[in-house]
Amino acid sequence: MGRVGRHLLGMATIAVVAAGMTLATGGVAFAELGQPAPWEWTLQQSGSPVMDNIVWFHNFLFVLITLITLFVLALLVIVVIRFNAKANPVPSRTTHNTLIEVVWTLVPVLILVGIAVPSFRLLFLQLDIPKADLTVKATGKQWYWSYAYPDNGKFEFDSLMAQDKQPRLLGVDNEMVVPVNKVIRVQVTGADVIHAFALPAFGVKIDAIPGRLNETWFKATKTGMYYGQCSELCGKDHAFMPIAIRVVDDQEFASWVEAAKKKFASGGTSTYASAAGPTQ
Ligand SMILES: [Cu+2]
Repeated sequence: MGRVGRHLLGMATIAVVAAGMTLATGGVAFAELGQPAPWEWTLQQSGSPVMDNIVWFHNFLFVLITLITLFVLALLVIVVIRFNAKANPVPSRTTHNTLIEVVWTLVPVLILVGIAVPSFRLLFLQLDIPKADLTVKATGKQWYWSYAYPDNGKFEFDSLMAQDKQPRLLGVDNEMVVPVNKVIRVQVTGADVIHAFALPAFGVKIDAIPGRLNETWFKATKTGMYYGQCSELCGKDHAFMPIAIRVVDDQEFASWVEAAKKKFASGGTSTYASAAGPTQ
């Protein structure tokens, strides 16, 4: 193997090592569940079945593209080394090879089908909302979120970024609270301009559009704090309207609901009635 060959082999080794390291998604020791970490370069640790699937699909594609890239690289290297003018002064006049043509048509088709099947399965998992245990309505406003609980007495409250809270730029005064291991249907809309409700650990990202009610869902599998951000440029404070979700056990959720009903009773700012409620 020549100098070029060794160099290319070295690059291929680096690519494989990098692939292996990226596959360690979620295994980053310093990443806390539900929030970004300094110098993070993997997906956030998963906290829901949908995100488990997204992580799996990401790893699957990563292996696939790495193999394809290495294969194409190897072909190029062979061409460069074996078929350059010096090594191969009299070129072959071959124009057709039925077997190779069938193979290079069929194999890519099979690869694409192999990608399409898990891709569509994931898409349906995200879009096909299972029977919900709880509905929460999230309304994006310039520049904060409001959460309404139509199933629990229809209270609604605002959730604003709190300067003094950690993590920086993600902490809020009133977070959305949901029970663990329950299917939460999130209805998302915008009050003024288009926002987007996004929470990486749950694999959720959906536009909040004025005059339209979008739906998504998640099932948090572990208790704790989870953070996301508005993900549609929506004005000057776009970067300062985080989404904070506290996942608690059933008992804690029940007592939170009782307290929230009282705390937010006078709030009555619900100009955006829940979808289930009567319309005027
Ligand atoms: Cu926004």
